[in-house]
Amino acid sequence: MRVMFITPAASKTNVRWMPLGVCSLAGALFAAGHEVLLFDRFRISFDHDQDEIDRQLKASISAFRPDMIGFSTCSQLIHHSIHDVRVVRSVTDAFVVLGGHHATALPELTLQRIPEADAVIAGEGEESICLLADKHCKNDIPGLYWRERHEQDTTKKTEGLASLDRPDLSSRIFKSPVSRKPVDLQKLPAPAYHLLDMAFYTKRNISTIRPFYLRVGTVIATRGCTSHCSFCTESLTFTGGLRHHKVDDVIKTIRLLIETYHCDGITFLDNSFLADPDYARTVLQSIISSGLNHKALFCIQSRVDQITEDLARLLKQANFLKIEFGLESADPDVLLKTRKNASIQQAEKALQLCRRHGISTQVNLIMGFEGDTIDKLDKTLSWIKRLPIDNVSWGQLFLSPGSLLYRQKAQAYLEKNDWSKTNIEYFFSRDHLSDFLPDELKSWRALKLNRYLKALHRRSVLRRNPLPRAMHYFWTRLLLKGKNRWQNMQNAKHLRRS
Ligand code: B12
Ligand code: SF4
Repeated sequence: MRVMFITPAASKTNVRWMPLGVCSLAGALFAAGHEVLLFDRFRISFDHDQDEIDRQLKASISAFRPDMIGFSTCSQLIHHSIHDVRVVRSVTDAFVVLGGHHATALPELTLQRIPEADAVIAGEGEESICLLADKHCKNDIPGLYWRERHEQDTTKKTEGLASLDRPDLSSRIFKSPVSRKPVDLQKLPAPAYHLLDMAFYTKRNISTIRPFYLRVGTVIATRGCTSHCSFCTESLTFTGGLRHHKVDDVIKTIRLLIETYHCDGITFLDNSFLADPDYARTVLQSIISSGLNHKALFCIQSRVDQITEDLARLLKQANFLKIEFGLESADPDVLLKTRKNASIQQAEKALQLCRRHGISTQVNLIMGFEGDTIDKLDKTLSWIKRLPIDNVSWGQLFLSPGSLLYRQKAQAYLEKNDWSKTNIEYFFSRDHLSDFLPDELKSWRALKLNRYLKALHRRSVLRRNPLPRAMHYFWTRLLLKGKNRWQNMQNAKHLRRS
């Protein structure tokens, strides 16, 4: 079968982490003998506007003639996927299946709101998409929800199937009685990196492993998480706790990224690379013994309570020179609301430990929890200013469907409203729970946070990169700024003339 995948659009980001989910699905399909093409809308939307993306999408479909099209969905960008499904439907009758975090959280509703789609696969999709491509009986495919289009066919095809007991849907949307199970990562074929525009993803940039100016490749060693933070949906998509890829497979992938794609930076997408310290130690030792630590700089994400003295020493030896810690807030009351089960003292200890070992740190924070105030943001800002941190990512709280906070606080917004661009953008840009006034927050960001972040970034770039490389970065930024200004002037002139 010919299968095409479409990634979600790009929201504003400079980060070039590779979409490993679809690469892994494609790897599984290749191993099962299917043909696969990726329409990487994320990559294409960096350079092209909507009309050009639509044109390219239609052209790819006529050239490849897929039998099945798989969409990776993300809640904040679901309106783009809806648009893309419609574009696809205007040129092909291929079977359209949706997967990823959004479809996993709201499988039936996704099918209801996107009538042009045929099915949803909830959770990790490798096994189920292969079964679907092999034309297995839908009834036996784990995590599958599907639509039967014709009344007459429905009676025939759904005999013995578990139909959902919702009166408005029961005649149309069906759920496989086989519940989904966690994928056995030890048996997974390698992700199909070759489908990606690797020149784009590995272009030297500062944002992927901030503040290091590197050509970065993305790899994943573990899936799942044992924690249940109130805002997070990881355990919904990746059930079954923490699971590992084979260490040999991880090493092979790193080698491929370094030797074939010339990466000098590798970032692990694992939720917490140190969650299983024995496994982490084995990966680190294998990197050291294979000499890969001399060929690239590595970055991981970790919880603050999982780093220890001996792990920090080993990380440094393996050239893991950057760690991102998800702390979310430095206010004890707000921290409680996150259900992170980590303390500010643990965070301080972890950051000091990294500094002693020369490891660069980033703290990831979220603003907008219940009871959050400008005063609390100020306190968190003063706290981070005192600490040895190279970078701070301070985003706004999203109420993601599937999370505890969505269930408790979103008043079923996505269930009650249509998924138009306006509604989706309104919902995900809105501050739902805090006590900030919008203008107060805006000026706090402009006057305090952004100034601090800019200065911190400049300092960190200079401290963490060899001088010629840092200068090269500042020079390319200057050129880009000049180019943008010139382009804006040309656009303004053109507008005045017309
Ligand atoms: C790397 C990453 C990015 C990268 C790359 C994105 C990508 N397309 O992979 C970048 C930096 C671009 C990014 C951006 C954003 N991201 Co992001 N990102 C991640 C992160 C940390 C890892 C993704 C990953 O590789 N996972 C490992 C692979 C194996 O899993 P996977 O991609 O989920 O795919 C599996 C299943 O979901 C499923 N599946 C996925 N797609 C499909 C499609 C089909 C047809 C099928 C059958 C199955 C299926 O099968 C896959 C294999 O098992 C996740 C957190 C996480 N741990 O997943 C957040 C996450 C996916 N991102 C998230 C968000 C919110 C965003 C942004 C909207 C942030 C923003 N405000 O800008 C943007 C969206 C841009 C975009 N185009 O995706 C949320 C999504 C929440 C939601 N409910 O939708 C997540 C879950 C983080 C979180 N916990 O909140 N992100
Ligand atoms: S935020 Fe991180 S630690 Fe918390 S549940 Fe999600 S992945 Fe796990």
